[in-house]
Amino acid sequence: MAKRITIDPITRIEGHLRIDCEIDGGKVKKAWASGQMWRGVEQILLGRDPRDAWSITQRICGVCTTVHAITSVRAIENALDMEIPLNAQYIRNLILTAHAIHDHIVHFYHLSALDWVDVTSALKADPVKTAQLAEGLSSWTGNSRHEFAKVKERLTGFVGTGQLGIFTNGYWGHPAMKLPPEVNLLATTHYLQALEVQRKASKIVAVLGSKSPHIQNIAVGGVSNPIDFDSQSSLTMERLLAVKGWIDELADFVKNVYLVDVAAIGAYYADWTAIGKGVTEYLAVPDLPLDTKGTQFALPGGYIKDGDLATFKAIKSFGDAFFRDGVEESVKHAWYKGGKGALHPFKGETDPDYTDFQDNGKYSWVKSPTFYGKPAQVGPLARVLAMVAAEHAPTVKYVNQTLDTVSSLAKTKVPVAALHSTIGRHAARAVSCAVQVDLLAQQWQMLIDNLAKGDHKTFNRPTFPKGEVTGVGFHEAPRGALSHWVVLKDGKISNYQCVVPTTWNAAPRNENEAIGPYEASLLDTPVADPERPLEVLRTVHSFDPCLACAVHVLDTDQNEVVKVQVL
Ligand code: NFE
Ligand code: MG
Repeated sequence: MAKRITIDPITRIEGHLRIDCEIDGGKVKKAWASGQMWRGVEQILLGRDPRDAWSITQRICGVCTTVHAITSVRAIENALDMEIPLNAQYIRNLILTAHAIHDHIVHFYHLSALDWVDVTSALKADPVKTAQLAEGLSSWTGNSRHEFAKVKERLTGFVGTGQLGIFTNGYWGHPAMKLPPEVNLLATTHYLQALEVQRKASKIVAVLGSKSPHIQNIAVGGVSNPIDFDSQSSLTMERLLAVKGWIDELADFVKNVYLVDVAAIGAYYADWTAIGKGVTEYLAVPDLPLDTKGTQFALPGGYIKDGDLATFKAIKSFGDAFFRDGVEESVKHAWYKGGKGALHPFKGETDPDYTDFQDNGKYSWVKSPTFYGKPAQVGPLARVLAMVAAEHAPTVKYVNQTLDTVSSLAKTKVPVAALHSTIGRHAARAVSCAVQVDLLAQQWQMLIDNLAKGDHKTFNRPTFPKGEVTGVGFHEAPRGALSHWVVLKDGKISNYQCVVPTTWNAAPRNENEAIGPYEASLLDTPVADPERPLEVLRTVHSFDPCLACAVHVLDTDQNEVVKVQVL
């Protein structure tokens, strides 16, 4: 008989997500993803000055704050058909890329690695053997037997006192945990080292953006960083050189630790390359504009149908009609008033209508976006597949390098197709991070070279026309394609819709009853013990959910909207 499980809340994510699964014969046969929280952003923007929207929209989330700020100004600049000074593009690109690297490191080590790594098994590891294993994989100087012995001693201390601290609530000893003790010790050591490394990426965001989280240097038309090398309040060479130092440290960790660990874990869990495939329509937007108009990008993006890279169609600019005309959102199964069918975001409505959880009716606060009528998976996997399809040489290099390492450790040839999976999403995130860390260095050099030419311009003043104009801004955020859609009337916001990465991936069933990426990827996932559904968490975590972003409307009366049931 089928057994129903409810996991509510899913932990080690941002926001409140409930997942329900029907399990039969040890596998998931039906799944529901439900956004269980409300936020208040699209509505409170109405009637406001568009120059304030970036500051308000970045409060959508405490994790991907920079992304909403910059996507917002891009939408308004697109509506005004503005050009942005090169320095502003580079400074924004540096912030976005440093933020993405931060996000990916934290996601892999601190939010998802413990689904695969058994910390308590690390106590059985031999630090000398761990060092031998590590040295065979990479030249990272943090991989010494002394370091491994120290970490093992710390863990033994935790366990001896019965207090695992941050490691308390893991599925330790679960039958789906497969790593040998030495690999568990290696990964646990890197978990702790990553806590230190992620700070460097945050420092870059803070120095360039004045603050992290929630940067303060953004304006419609550019950035507000003063560039005047005689002034200490300026972006001085001293600060820029500090940024370069942190970029180099990040590059060392991402290439010699993160990428290697993902390959090692992928090799030991090679069976997970056949689990978690789900929706194989992939959408990624281009990013890191290199010109003042936003028509050339360092990272290509586009759309792939049915997992077939040959179908790739590029998105070429912020104004590209292929992207602009393709997006709609349905609320048929979401807690909003509907009845008008799926709506284009310029016509989007966000009018709450809570019903309780109905298996076949409304069951989530997340809307269902579609691209030309179909659900699409977004995120690092979509990004990497799009870049491979676009023959982006650095991406192809890191994909091949990662697959080669996995293949040699697993002693079997692992093809690119293995990426369409739960473990593939982790591999793609690491590949993306390696590409981004190289781009971070490039963007830094481009900024320095441009400043050296004497161009110190950072801002073009916007002018707002009478009448109605529309704009779309997008950004390839850590969790995938993010877009803000704005309608301006006489210089004020008359509609504002955010279509966010987690909205795409956590979408409930849509207008045509098609299931979204989380739901689709859970189908046929094996579950050894329904009381401890670790395998479900593995697949859900591989997307890196952020429900704060996915649902961003507000109950102004503060009514109770949901009861949380913790199982
Ligand atoms: Ni709140 Fe986000 C990212 C955005 S998520 S974390 O990346 O936008 O859907
Ligand atoms: Mg929205």
